[in-house]
Amino acid sequence: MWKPVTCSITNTTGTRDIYLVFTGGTGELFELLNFRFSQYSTPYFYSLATGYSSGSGVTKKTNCSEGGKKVSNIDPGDWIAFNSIAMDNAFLVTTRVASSTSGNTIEIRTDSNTGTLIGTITVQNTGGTTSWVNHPTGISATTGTHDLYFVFNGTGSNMFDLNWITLEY
Ligand SMILES: [Ca+2]
Repeated sequence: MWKPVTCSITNTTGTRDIYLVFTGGTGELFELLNFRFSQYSTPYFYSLATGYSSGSGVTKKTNCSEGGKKVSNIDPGDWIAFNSIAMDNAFLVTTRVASSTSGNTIEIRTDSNTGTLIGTITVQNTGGTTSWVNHPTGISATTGTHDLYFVFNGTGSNMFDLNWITLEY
């Protein structure tokens, strides 16, 4: 299961070559998807999709092929919401999706399932419901704390599954 990890760094000036040195054991320690700097002390909000505060029409399942849990039974009009999310400086939302079809969407809205639309993710065909791909989208600048809704739209039933979501600041 992919998950963000963070650390603070010592104030450093100028242009440098940055080395990521992997330690802690023998053999394959872990895998690394990407790497970035943030000026904020809390650069991520991360949750399993199943950690939603409220939801409609979806099912939590424990048989995620990446380990952990997933949100399944996602049909057009279903949604999940995460309450009281700090939105200041949030610029990117990523969802970890598995899908055997393409073109269905995840609308990101504030405060209700019909609230202000701040971003839309178009889901790719990832190769099936055990093949997981990160789906990011930039979001409109939003200030303050909001309940964040992920509203699922498209055609058919069981459109895709969701493993986790992140916001980046
Ligand atoms: Ca459903």
